[in-house]
Amino acid sequence: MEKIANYINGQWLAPTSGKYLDNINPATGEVYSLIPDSDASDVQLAVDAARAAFPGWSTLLAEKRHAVLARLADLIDRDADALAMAECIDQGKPVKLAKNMDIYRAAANIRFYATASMHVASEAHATGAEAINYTLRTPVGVAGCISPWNLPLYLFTWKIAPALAVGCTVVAKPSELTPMTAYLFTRLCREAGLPDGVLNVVQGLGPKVGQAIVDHPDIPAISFTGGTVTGKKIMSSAGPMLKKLSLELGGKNPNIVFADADFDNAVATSISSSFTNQGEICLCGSRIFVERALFDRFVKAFVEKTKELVVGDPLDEKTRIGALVSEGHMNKVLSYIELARKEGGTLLTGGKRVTVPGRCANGFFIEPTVVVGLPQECRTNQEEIFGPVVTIMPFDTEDEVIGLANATTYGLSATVWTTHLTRAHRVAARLKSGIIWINCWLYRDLRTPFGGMKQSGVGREGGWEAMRFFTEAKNVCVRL
Ligand code: TXE
Repeated sequence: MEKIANYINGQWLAPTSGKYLDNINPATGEVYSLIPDSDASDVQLAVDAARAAFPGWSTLLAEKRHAVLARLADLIDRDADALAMAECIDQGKPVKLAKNMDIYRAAANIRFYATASMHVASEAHATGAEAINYTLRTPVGVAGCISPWNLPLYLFTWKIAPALAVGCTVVAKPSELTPMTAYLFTRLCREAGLPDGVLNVVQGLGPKVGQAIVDHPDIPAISFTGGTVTGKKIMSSAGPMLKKLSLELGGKNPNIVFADADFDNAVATSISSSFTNQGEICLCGSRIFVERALFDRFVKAFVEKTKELVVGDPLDEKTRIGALVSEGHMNKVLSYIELARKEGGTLLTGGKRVTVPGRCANGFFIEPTVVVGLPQECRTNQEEIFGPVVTIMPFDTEDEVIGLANATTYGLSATVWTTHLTRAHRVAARLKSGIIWINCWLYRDLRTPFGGMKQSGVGREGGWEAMRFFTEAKNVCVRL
């Protein structure tokens, strides 16, 4: 059975404990590889390597950092099929989605920040004729990057790329549920010529490895994507150490459909925003609000299209809904479906575990599920389910729907469907979410700020925001 290794100082190492964890293929329920059960001593080795590599990497000319990162992006493209297959087996998502979304974006992330490293600039402020200020932005040092299991290589690269581009060295931890593509990526790092110690990947459990990264005194900045509960834990540990923190957490995103929306587009895209990646995307629109005049027609069309979605073997090109990431997560989602019933919801389709015949008979599959008849304040409409489950609710006025949309503790993203130009902008201005999509969903320009308000996180990723996060500003004032 394949043993995944840590990548520290350019070497593939076994965990110092010698212990391993099972890595399960969620589509079959079978153990198919082993994950290092690393601990604080492995993190220490990684920090030592990252510290040693920092002076060289941080002072390298930007064009040289660019060259290595650009090669890395090309290598991801070269190996896209193999990486997509690995992501599919590790995570449970359809292989086609893995290629078109995850691996495509992983290369795009690295390429985007490779080029950004050549263009990033700092500011100068002339104070009349009396003084001139210039701001230096220097890399913070060793950055800690902790990523989740829903978009494994996509979010791993989204964190490490800006850190590497500005000259930080990195200690990174992928999720213990999806370690494989970050491991394969380390081979590409070597091939691309990334110097030893610049990127170190320590695999293992969150409370052991992740916490050791958060607690380490020589890691001054932590970039984390994951659940809100874990985010709060990280903040409570890193806060007293006064570390820089970027937290991208959960969401309970509203998807608002006005009666004047482009109907076909709204229905088709809402199917994607509800069920892509089994609903395991923090940006999924899990609460759909439809203006009453359109409600029945929308619900009918939406349920019909939901029933057409093929749940099945992620290797099958026809599959639209693959396996959920783990048995534990599947049971969590099923318990929310049960809760929706108890809270008085009506299931219009879905609601059950699916047994896929053949090699996937023991996999963790759930039918895409549509619930109506629930009030906004119930738990089903307040808590992040992170699975193929949506609720649909009617509304009568613009004011009412804005109130409903904002009435959760989360504030990550929102979608608005309308052809009324001024209403689109008016509603966007009043929604308390970090990202608003009008007549689209998950349409991304990597230069834009990405992140959430309220319990959806702290700080923003993307573009210069992420590069600033991984640097310290130092102002120099010269009296003329
Ligand atoms: O994620 P965790 P979980 C949401 C989603 C899901 C819930 C719980 O609702 O059901 O979170 O998922 C590492 N110190 N999202 O518990 O634990 C962990 O090893 C440092 C939303 O599986 O947050 C992994 O690498 N790190 C989300 C990473 O944190 C720790 C994506 C994320 O896992 C740690 C995933 C600790 N003490 C889940 N404990 C999104 N925003 O996209 C765990 N980790």
